[in-house]
This record gives sequence, structure tokens and C-alpha cells, in this order.
Amino acid sequence: MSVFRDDFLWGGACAANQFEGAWDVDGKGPSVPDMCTNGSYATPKWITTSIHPDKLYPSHEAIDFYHHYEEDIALFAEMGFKTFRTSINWTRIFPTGMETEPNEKGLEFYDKVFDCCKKHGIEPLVTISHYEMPYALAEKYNGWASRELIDLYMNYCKVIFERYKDKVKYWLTFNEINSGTMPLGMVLSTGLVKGYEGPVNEAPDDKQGRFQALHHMFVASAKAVQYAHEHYPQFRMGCMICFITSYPLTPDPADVLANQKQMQITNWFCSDMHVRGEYPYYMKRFFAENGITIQQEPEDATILKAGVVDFYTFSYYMSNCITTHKDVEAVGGNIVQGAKNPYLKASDWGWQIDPIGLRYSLNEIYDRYHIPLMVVENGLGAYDKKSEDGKIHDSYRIDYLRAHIEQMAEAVKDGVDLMGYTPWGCIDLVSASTGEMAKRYGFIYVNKFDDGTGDLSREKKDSFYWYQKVIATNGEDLG
Ligand code: BGP
Repeated sequence: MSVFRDDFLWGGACAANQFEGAWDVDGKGPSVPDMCTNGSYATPKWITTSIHPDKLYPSHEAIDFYHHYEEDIALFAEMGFKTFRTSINWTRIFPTGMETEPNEKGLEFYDKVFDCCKKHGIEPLVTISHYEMPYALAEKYNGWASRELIDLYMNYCKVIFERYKDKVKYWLTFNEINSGTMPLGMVLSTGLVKGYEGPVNEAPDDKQGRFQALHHMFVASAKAVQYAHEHYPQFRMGCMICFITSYPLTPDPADVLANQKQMQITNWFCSDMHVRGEYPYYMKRFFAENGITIQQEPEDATILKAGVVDFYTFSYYMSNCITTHKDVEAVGGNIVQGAKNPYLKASDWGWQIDPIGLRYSLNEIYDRYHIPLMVVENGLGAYDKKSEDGKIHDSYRIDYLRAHIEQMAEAVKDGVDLMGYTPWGCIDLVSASTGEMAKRYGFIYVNKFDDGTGDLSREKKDSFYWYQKVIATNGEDLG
């Protein structure tokens, strides 16, 4: 007997700006990621203030899901997907974010995508804003630094809610909102990039601006949730957190405390805002010690309380160690760096692989909130090489996913209410952190390379057939 519930949402996850391409087709406007060049593990990608003809911008074509969506969704269906997590490109609907009328052609595209999902019995799970905002809003308002963004985001939400009310039930307001607690969130999510051109990891950090931007995003999220609950009671509204579990590197109480602080600021702060609808007590001291003052309107507290989410989703790739000790070996990570854990191995990109940490995280989150959880990103970014038989034998990816699903099963046995699982980049796509194609996550290989070449043809990897079996047995056969 499977431990996962009968209606468990097995599927996969992608984001519009990382796989759709067609960046200027059918009236779409440029987004912040459309201004980002390619990079690699060693060389950071850049954000530019205009498009340089001599540079490569990977989101412009990406894997061209825009023109391949029927073929791709058919492949997802063949794997047995019950759900498909994707996002809507805000700039397809409102090219600058400031129009009064939406772009009909953009709306039609998502009609076709969601209809195609329905045809295959796949439930869409839609991220409203996944690391993508109109570049015009970054230029004019310095992104979420401005309160104006709340109304503009609401205009966008109202249009897509009404248009897709019969097609989409599950919505996530912002992808990995907590990346705004870290400097990398300047470019990725808060859009504080007005006038900045240079490597994304060197954008001058504006801590005050980031936390003010987060406040605006929390209010926007809460307003969207409240509006959805009032007008579309069938909707289920969720948050999405980049959950980076960290451990104290040593039993030194100073390390334990440092880790507790780290967990509070990077993981729990944004989670608490979404689920409990108010600033947690520990932020007062953090703001005071960091010279941060949050400008709030009198109505904000009520809005935040009224717009708490129905379910909690998160990405989980790795864990980290925190220490107060000097001279320890550092490691990389998706949005946060830490100390090397001697018990774990890391991916080729330095992300420490920790399946047990997923069970631990699921228990920690569920214990705190007691609302349904979903793992909406997980996976191994790896270099895939074709074997002599011309196929991709990605046993390393299967091993990674199997180990994580095993730990999800343990968490369910622990009593955690887990709704579903959508591994990241179920079809190869552009990496968010580096802009590479070479960092592949997919069950489906796409013939597209870092230099922009490739015929975009799709091929099934070994993991495709493995995941098909996992879904068919509701997670019982992980062999
Ligand atoms: C998450 C993002 C995704 C995705 C993933 C993998 O942080 O939500 O957009 O890209 O990480 O990261 P990367 O693409 O950098 O390997």
C-alpha cells in the first residue's frame, strides 16, 4: 500500500521565463530576466540596461515551449503527470505592467496551455510571479521598492484570475519570495535593478530596499489571496519558499544560536508572514540592528492578516551548515552559501545533497503551521552526456530523486500532510542562477546548448521511464 494519498499530485515544475522563449512574440514585453545574459558556474551572468547585439540572452529562445507546448505536455502526460507547475509571464499579459488593457494574444497562449493540460487530465499549478517582472517596472519604479507595484500586481492578478477561473485552481503568489532576504534577490525577485548593468551577483546591495520591497510583496500577496477567496472560493492559494535547511556546524551553543537566527531570517520570516499574517517577534531586533525601517500604511496589518495562504509550498535542493568559527571550508548553494558539511556530497555546482534534510524540513514546517505542504521544486542539476547508444543514462538523477522521495514517504509516515511533488525542470531549461543550458534537471532532454545552438528536439532520458513507473505505482516502486 502506498503511503502517499490517492490524489497525490505527482508532476513537474517549470517557470515561464526559463523555458517559454518567444520573448518578444505576440506583443510580449521585456522582463527583468530578458535583460540577463548567459553565464556559467565560474562566470556570473550579467543584467544589462539594453539588449546588446553581441551578447546571448538565454531567455529569448530558451527551449521554445511557446511553440512546443503541445508536444511537451503530451510527454508530461505520458509520464503520468497529475499536475504541472508553470508560471505566467506577467509581460505577456501586461507588456510594461502599466497598460490598462491586457494583451489578448498573451492571454490566448495560456488558454491553450491550460486547455492542453486539461485534455491530458493534468491539473495546472500556476505561479503568478516566478522571478519575472516587466523590465519597465524596474526602470520606472526600481521594482518592488515602490508601493505602486501592489496595485499593478493586483491588476494583473484580477485579469488572470477571471480569465482562467475555470481552468486553474491552484495558485502560488510569488516564487521563492524569501530570496529577497538575501542580496541575490536584488535581481532575481525584487527587481531593484534600476539603471544597474553588470554581474547579477555584484549588484550593489540595498538591504533597506530589499526588506521594504518584501513588505510590498507580502501586502500584494495577501491582497491577491483575499481577493481570490472572496471572488473565487474554488481557488486554493499558496506561498512558495526557497527552503534552505541549515544545521549548526558544531554543538558549540554559539553555532546553535547562529543557526537559529539564520533559519529565522532566511526561511521562517517569509513563511510566517504568509501563513500567520504578521511580522514575527524576532524581526524587530533584526530590523533595529540592521538599520531597517519598514514603511507601512495603517491598513497593511489588516490586509496581511486577512490574506493568509491555504497551503505551503517550497523548493528543496540542499542543506547548509552555519558556524561562528573561522577557517571552515565554504560551499555554494542556490541562494545562500554556508559551511561544508562533512557528511554530505555536493553536486557539480556545489549544492550539498541531503535527502534526510527533506524529511526534517517537512516535519519542521508542518509542526509549525499544520497546513498542507507540497514540494514544488527538487532535483539534481547535472551535466548530461549522451552514451554511445545516443541515449542519456542519467542514473545519478534517478538516485537523487529516489532518495528524496523515500524521505518524503517517511515524512508522510511521520504524519505530515503532503499534497504533491513537482521536481524542478521536468524538461531541460535555462538555469536561473547561471543562465546555462548545461545545468540540466529534466526527464526530457532538449537539444539546446550554451552557445544558443541546437535543433530544440526533445528526447526521453532513462529518468523519464523511471518517473513514469514511480507515478504509476503512486510512489511505491522506486526501483
Ligand atoms: C530555484 C528557482 C528556479 C530554478 C531552481 C534551480 O531557486 O525557483 O527558478 O531555476 O532554483 O536553480 P538553477 O536554475 O539555478 O539551477
